[in-house]
Amino acid sequence: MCFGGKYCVFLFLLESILSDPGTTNRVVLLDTTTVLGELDWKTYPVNGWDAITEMDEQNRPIHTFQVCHVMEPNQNNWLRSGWIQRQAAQRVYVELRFTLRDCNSIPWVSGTCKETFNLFYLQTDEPLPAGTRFRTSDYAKVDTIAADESFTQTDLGDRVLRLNTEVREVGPVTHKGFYLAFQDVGACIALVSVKVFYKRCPSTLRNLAAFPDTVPHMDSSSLVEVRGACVENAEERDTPKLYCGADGDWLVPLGRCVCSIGHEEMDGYCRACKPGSFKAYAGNTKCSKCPPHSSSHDQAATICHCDKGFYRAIKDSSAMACTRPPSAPRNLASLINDTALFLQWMPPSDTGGRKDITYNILCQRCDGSIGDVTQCEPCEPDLRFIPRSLGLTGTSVAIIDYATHANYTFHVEAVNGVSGLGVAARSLANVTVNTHQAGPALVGVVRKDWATQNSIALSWSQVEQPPSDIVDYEVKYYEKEQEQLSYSSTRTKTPSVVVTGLRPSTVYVFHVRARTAAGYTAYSPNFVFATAAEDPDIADQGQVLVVVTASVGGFSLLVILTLFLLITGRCQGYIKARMKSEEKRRTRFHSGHVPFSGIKTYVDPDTYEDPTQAVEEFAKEIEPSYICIERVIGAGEFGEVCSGRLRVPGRMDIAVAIKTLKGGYMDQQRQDFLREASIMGQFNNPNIIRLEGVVTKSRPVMIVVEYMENGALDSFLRTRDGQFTVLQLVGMMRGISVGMTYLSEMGYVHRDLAARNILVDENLVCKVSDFGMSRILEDDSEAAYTATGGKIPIRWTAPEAIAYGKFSSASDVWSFGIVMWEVMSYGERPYWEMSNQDVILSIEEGYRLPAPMGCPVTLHQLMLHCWQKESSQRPRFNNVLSFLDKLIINPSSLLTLVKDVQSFPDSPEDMPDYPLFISIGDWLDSIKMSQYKNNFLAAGYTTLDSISTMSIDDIRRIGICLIGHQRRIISSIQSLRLQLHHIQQSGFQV
Ligand code: ACK
Repeated sequence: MCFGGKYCVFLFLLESILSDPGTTNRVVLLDTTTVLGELDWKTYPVNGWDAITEMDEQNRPIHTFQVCHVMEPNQNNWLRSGWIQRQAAQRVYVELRFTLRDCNSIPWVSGTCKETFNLFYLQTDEPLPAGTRFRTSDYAKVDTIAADESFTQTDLGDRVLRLNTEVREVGPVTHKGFYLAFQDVGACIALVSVKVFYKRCPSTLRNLAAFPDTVPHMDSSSLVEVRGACVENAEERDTPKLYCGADGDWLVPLGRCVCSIGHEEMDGYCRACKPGSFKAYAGNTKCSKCPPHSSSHDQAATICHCDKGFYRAIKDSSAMACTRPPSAPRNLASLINDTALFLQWMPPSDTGGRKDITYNILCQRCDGSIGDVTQCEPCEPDLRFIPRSLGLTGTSVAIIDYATHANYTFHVEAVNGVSGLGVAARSLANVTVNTHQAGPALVGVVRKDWATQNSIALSWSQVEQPPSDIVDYEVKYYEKEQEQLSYSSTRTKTPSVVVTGLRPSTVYVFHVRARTAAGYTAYSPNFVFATAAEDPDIADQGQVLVVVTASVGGFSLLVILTLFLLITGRCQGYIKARMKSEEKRRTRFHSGHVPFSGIKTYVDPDTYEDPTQAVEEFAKEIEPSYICIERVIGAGEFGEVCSGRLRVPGRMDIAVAIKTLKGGYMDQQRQDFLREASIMGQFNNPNIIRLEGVVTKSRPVMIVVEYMENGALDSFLRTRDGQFTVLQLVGMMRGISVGMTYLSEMGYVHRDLAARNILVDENLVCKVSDFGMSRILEDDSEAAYTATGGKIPIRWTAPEAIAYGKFSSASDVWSFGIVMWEVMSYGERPYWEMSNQDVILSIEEGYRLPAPMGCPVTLHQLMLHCWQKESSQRPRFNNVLSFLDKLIINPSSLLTLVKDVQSFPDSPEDMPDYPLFISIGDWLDSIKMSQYKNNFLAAGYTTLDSISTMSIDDIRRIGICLIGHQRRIISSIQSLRLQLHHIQQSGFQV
């Protein structure tokens, strides 16, 4: 059936709808435009709806259904689809495309013509059997369908038939299938296509997770939660989820997956990293290019492997370049002085690409040899390396406690984080150090000039041209039988010596070394000489003489006796003169064996009849033109102290301090002044101020010593209050104890050990100085006259020395304890402003200085140990030194601090009321802390009584923040308490 010329337009429209691309969130159950064969739809009555099947140019069928009985009344024409399977659908949609003629456009049809049709459906689980009677009452109505558009007028006056699209929801469908039915009641309809579909959320990839096709919930208001599965080579971070909406749209993405190691995201999938790149961690990052010195040859690399010879340390990240061990340290050099051996080197030229270079020192002792092959063995375990031997971050190390006369080979190994990971050789630089001292032997053959039972006179020659001036010679000797278990030594300025105090008939081994400005040279070879045998006849000779003289009568006796006396008397006169000074010296200088350390005995210059002789023996005369005075740095008892330079030709310039003797001096003053030089000249220790020499032959008389950049320790600490670590302070104490150990082993008692008499160099090395006044103490402003007439620095001096003048190394140890206290309190005055008399009484009563603020318990205990009343109970200096060494090696022992202010023996509560003689304001003025008056008053401290119990926390709490000020105030409070205690003890009522 056709509608005249308009039919072509109808077909054109029909064609256009065939190209409907459809949508992905729809599952089509039926589409009449795609059914290739017969549709086999039923019509009731058979002449109602008309089925027309045309072919398009691709020979595909176009199925349409038409009805147009507009002229006849009471139309009831049904068209029924085939059975449509529901599949997963819960809500079904029917899309109808049709044309419907406007009744107005058809003449003579008014009354019978309709412009709607009805849509019905029938659910069944099976297709209805063939021949089943069509019962309209079985069908449920979906809706009445009307046209939106019918005809439209074109510009040419043609009326164009418009295609309508109507969609209706059918259901809910619950059976396995259903039929659709179209009821025409007298309209002119062409049903061009029928599409039946349901909606679903189509399978999708979101955030690297795959979500399956999902049918929305029957209830359009609720969403279906769907959990996604990570795509291949991806892993879940948070559970990936999507929600499927009623319209088939995915909503609310949650969670995600990320690409696994070796894979990166590309187009929503995880692709393997290409060779030459890697990805070490799962995540949404891209694959990275292999870092330098590494590569990956396969796909999906999770790490790039290091090239040959390069490595990755365990802690190195995979993104870091591969590195290699460093090359050997450069320019390794050694330096040796009497007490320490120093190694220094430069960092390797090739660091291997790393910054974590450290150095290890490996030590071998290579003294022996078999044939030409040197025999080496590991070094002694007690060799000490400062700061340590392994894991050094700096490029130098000091070695102490090494054996003298030994050959050491030190290997300095540079290591970094990848050392030892490969087979590469160790990066070592080697140096061999021979501890035979600086320079070759200058002394050649040693001769015995004569020997007695107890002495041997030796002389020797030196090599033609010594490289530098010889300061003196050291003669070392020991009994051959004892094989060097201990030895004695003596010093001489001339190339000869009389070694006395020997045993008769004993073989001694001697060797001699010279001391030059550069240090000791090597020893001469060993020479073996014996003392004379004890001659039993000598004693008898006297008797024989008497017997003989008795027998020859009175005259002969007189002549013989006179002759004897003349000969022996002259001789004895000479010997006596010689022996007097010799013996005096011997009693100290050659007093028996000294320890293997080789430390000699101190010779008191006062034992010389002529003190200038002592100066000549122990101090080198300096040509005054070599001294260049630059500026005055202080004033001493005898004149100014200047700094300057010593320019000895052929030697390096050195900075020196020059003590001058002011003009118009008396002879005694000159002697006293030079006395210090003759004492200092006997010492050779890194922690004793070094004497460079003296000027005595011209004016002004000068003593030249090494220059110490930081001056006296007490003032130095005061200006650097609170600026050092406890370990640095302990290091200073250690230095002082090294110097004092040396002095005590030499038998020298300082008597004026105090921070003001310690000098500090630029490297914080502390050296003991001020030896001049060790006997008379005239120049020490702290020295006070005692009851016995001596002048003594009371606060630093042990009670037995104050009371009976009993000075000893043990009294020096007491002073050392006070120096420790000065160091820990940054130059605080011991016992603060107490009078000397009060100090003496307090000490007598058992009072001891409390620990300074921030002082480790161990150090205060050592101080208290040094302040034992009984001198024999005090530690010796070598004990002090090893104790401090232990603290330094184990710094955790310094962590426990003496908390706050130690309470005074009697608790403040027990103290009686005492009158207040000054106000808080006066007190603060007196300690130059006036600026804190308001802090005290505002916090309610109005009387001295109230502040005497204040702790360091209280001081902080009232707003005193500067550590130096806190310390000054707390020290003063301690002093105040002490005074109060004293008042209380003496029963003194003010
Ligand atoms: O504290 P100072 O700067 O250190 O002030 C005194 C001053 O001279 C008077 O003794 C300083 N002084 C003494 N000997 C030396 C030295 N060897 N090097 C540097 N300064 C020195 C001392």
